[in-house]
Amino acid sequence: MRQAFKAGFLLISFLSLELHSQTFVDNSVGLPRSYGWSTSLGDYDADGRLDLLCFDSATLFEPSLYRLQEDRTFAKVPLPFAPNNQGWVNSAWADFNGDGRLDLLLSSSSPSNQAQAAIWLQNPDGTFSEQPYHPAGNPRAWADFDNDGRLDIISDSPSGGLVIYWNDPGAGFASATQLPIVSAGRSLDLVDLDNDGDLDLALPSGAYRRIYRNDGYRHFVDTGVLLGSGVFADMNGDGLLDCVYSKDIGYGWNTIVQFNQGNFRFTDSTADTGGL
Ligand SMILES: [Ca+2]
Ligand SMILES: [Ca+2]
Ligand SMILES: [Ca+2]
Ligand SMILES: [Ca+2]
Repeated sequence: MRQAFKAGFLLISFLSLELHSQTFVDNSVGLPRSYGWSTSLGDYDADGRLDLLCFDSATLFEPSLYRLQEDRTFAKVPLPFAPNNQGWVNSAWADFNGDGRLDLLLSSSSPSNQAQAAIWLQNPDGTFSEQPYHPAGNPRAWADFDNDGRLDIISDSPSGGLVIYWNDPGAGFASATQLPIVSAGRSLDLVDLDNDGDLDLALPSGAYRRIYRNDGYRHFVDTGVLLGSGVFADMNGDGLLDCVYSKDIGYGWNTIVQFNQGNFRFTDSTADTGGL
């Protein structure tokens, strides 16, 4: 027992030494002041190092691309975006045309205060070209909702609810599906809860998330299922994603597992175990 304790102590001491021996180097020299929430990471030049797209607060939030070099310094890459005149507020990297090169989705909320998105495709030489289509609304996420291999965009619709812009070949994002869904918050989860190969939607609804089934034909159907605001994970290894969340039970918090029984039926762990 004493030996075990001693061995344990030595192990802990060793781990502590290991932890203390790790250091971090502040490499922010050369990077502009910007808001962390609007910074997007992506290895746009495919050299194995993540690069930064941020909005420089010193130049009226000019979109600025910084390439991480082998010596851990950042080099500013010239971009064709004019500072401020579009009011860019957010960005995301994604390969929208499937050519293997990361493209940029930028969203703006001015000058007319109307939110819209702009897509800049990356050319083979690393420059970017703005596409003529500008989906209205504030983009929340991109994903391939109809499994055609092309990334679509889900946005807050200017007319309320949500809208999905479909990435159709040759037509850009001209086709859209308005979803009669009003979400209580901007968070959004995309998960395949029925294992049919397409992404279903989990949107805030009060303290819970309401689940909308993707029918695979560009429609979302309200299942009426409410799941906790937690994480999705296959807890019991049956191949179906379960929901794990914390619930205030009045005198503390319980961890609850909502087991996925398939076909959008869930069994609350509290029914069997009284919580964890
Ligand atoms: Ca890179
Ligand atoms: Ca691309
Ligand atoms: Ca698609
Ligand atoms: Ca599904």
